[in-house]
Amino acid sequence: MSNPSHPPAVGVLDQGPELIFPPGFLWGAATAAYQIEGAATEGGRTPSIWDTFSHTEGRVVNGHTGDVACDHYHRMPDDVRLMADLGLKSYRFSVAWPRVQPGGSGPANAEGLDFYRRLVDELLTHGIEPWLTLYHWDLPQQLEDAGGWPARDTASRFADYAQLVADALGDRVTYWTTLNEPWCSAFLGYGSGAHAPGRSDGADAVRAGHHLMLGHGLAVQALRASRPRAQLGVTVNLYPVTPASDDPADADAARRIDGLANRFFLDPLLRGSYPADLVADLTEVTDFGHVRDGDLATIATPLDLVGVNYYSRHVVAAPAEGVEREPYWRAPSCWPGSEDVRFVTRGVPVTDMDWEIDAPGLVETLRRVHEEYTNLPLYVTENGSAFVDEVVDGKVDDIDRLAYFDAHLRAAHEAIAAGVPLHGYFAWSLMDNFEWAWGYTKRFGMVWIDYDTQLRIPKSSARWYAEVIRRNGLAGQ
Ligand code: IFM
Repeated sequence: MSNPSHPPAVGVLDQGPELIFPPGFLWGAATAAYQIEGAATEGGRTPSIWDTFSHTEGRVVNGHTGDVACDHYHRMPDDVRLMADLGLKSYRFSVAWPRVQPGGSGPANAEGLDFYRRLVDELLTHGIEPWLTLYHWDLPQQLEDAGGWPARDTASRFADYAQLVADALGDRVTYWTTLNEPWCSAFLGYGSGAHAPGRSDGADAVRAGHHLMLGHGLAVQALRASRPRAQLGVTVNLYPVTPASDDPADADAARRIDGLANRFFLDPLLRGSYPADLVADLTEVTDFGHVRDGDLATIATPLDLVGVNYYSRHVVAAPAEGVEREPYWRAPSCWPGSEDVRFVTRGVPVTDMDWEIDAPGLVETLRRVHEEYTNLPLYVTENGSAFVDEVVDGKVDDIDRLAYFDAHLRAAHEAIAAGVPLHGYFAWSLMDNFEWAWGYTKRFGMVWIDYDTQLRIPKSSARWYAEVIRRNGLAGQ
């Protein structure tokens, strides 16, 4: 299906000294509810798994929680003005499920919905296209208590919630993402336990991944039926996976990790099947008995767009010789069945997350999705970097982050030139925020947040990005 509001990207690049993006390219920035809103107990909101997790000792660095975060819930109109000052064409935010449907089932909470209605109206007033993500990891705690994502019923609860949000906001929101990064929800949430709800069981992680995708498919069907003009998609976090050497054993390690990180989601969502080699790799973990007839067809319900979040590359090597693999049930891991694959660092520059900076990996990733999976419009729905920032004379000169954005936008441009129908780019993140298990110790924002005073300071990268948006491209090199 073609995208009505954005013309095809291919063949319209200005190849002059400047790197100009296609007309109508959607320039945006992204955030997520739990990371910025705060007001955790206000307006009828009930706890999510992240409230429980962050309030559990030892789970989040320094015991940080999202209770206050960037206080966006109370400062929303000012934050939208900030976005307008930057010239953002679109803002990608997520709806907090426990704010709009307390407990995760039953009727809508009018006060919760009203916050998002006001946000969307404020965006539209400023000419900023709202881009709504339904699930950015804040599962209502009551649904986790009933089994969480490993339980099939959670998928149906998600579709009901999607319908409820569509009923309230479908008249004013065109762009919808069902899930953000289901790999993290499934494999960090239920595999390694590094993320909420902090459970560690490989089989549960695989079931969670399946039910997240099932919930996505059911939600797409519900949204499509009630909002036929909406642009519907899903956001996956993808990594190129490279073997550390020419050794076939390293190539096999790369195949395994690529299966779990990328193909576990891309294949069901865009081809309607699980890859056979992945199923074989997981033999010890699960027999896939949780997959019922018709599930894969539901998961592969046609979409209008695909969102790609890109941060870095994985370089992997075969398990060390002579070291016996811990069975999956004894070694909490986000790579069930492949726990002993080694992740290798190459000594290239890294961000404050220790993630390798690898802009060519974005070209590789976008080309792969387009060339191997789909002709649908693609959007980079997140890309960005954490660095240690400093306020000097009231300014934050984040040249490393600026250089990261610059390199990745050049890569995005290269992908378009190679034929990828890339229609937009969202910087992660609009502002510094609660970086999950890292709390407030990692800063990804283009806008500095002083967590004591809630002062906002646009960093150099924000001013630079505003200029990129204004000229619809980058200065030549
Ligand atoms: O902060 C996260 C975001 O919530 C999901 N994608 C990756 C970001 C950086 O870790």
